[in-house]
Amino acid sequence: MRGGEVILREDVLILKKEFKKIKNMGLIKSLRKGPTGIGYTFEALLNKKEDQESKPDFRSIELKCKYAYSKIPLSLFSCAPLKNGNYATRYILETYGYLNQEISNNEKVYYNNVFSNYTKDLGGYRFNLEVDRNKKQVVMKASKNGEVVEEVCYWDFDTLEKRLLNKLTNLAIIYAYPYYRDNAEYFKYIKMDIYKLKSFEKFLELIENDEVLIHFYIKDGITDIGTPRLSVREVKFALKLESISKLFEKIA
Ligand SMILES: [Ca+2]
Repeated sequence: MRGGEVILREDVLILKKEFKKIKNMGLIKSLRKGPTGIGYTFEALLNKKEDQESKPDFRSIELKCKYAYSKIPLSLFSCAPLKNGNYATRYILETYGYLNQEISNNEKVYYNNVFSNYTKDLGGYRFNLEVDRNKKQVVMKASKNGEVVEEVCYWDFDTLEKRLLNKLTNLAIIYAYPYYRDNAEYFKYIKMDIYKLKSFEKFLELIENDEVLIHFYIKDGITDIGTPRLSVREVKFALKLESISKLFEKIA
């Protein structure tokens, strides 16, 4: 698509110019406390409008800001799992949730990174992904003592492909160092790499090779200080950092 290429080239030039300005600003105070400050602050400096979950952040390019030293897999997008056509997060929490004192005092959580091959014991179960090319679904299975207990949930190829293509056809990864002064966090944005997605098929292959994983953080209950209801539902596809160049081609 020639039209798309021309637009991308223009967007890359504009983003690079903007990045240079931000880089030259040096230390910038975080505009928001917590782990989302790094991206929120950068995007605020770009004068980005309200976030739209299904669209890229800056023109045709999705932005991902990360701590320069962080080894945490790059989160790609969120996508709710299904079971018999219905959302499955509550079912997963109720069926496979377990007590974890580090995360929650007395409420069950389902906190896990699920791969195709690698797996570890979690509350007596093991979980695996399977790319089912006949059903056109990514399926998560639970097993106990080496026997598959059930297909816990699935994601349709169609939905995943749309998520990936709508949001991550073009991607910029921005690296920053944090500094802490007077109880505040500051960022120094130092480097930006721009990439183009290879294909949805590559994405599926990376799931099969344990290079793309699904991160679950599901928690639901009452906080230990009283009544407020606390609920976290995170189901995110994430890419191992060393595999970035397998899913994306570096273009700038
Ligand atoms: Ca983003």
